[in-house]
Amino acid sequence: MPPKRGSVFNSGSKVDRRLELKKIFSIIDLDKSGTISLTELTSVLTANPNLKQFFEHRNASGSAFDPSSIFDSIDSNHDGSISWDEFQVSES
Ligand SMILES: [Ca+2]
Repeated sequence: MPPKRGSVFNSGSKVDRRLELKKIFSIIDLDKSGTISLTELTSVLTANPNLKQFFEHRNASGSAFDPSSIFDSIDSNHDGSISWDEFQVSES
């Protein structure tokens, strides 16, 4: 039997945060390609108000919700897709 994972939760919120991010990433990665496209981000955010809230802090200047500006701010090497590394770094 593997060691209980529950113990890591006692070490602070950092691990919780990472698990949450991983979950969100896999929800947005609709085709499970391991990267997020703007199309995926847009359709998932449109369908999930809760996730929209998660990204709200990236929405520049409180203007109308704009998935493409959020996408650009996470896609740090601007290759048109968001990798787990980029996602993780941008939100941690
Ligand atoms: Ca990228």
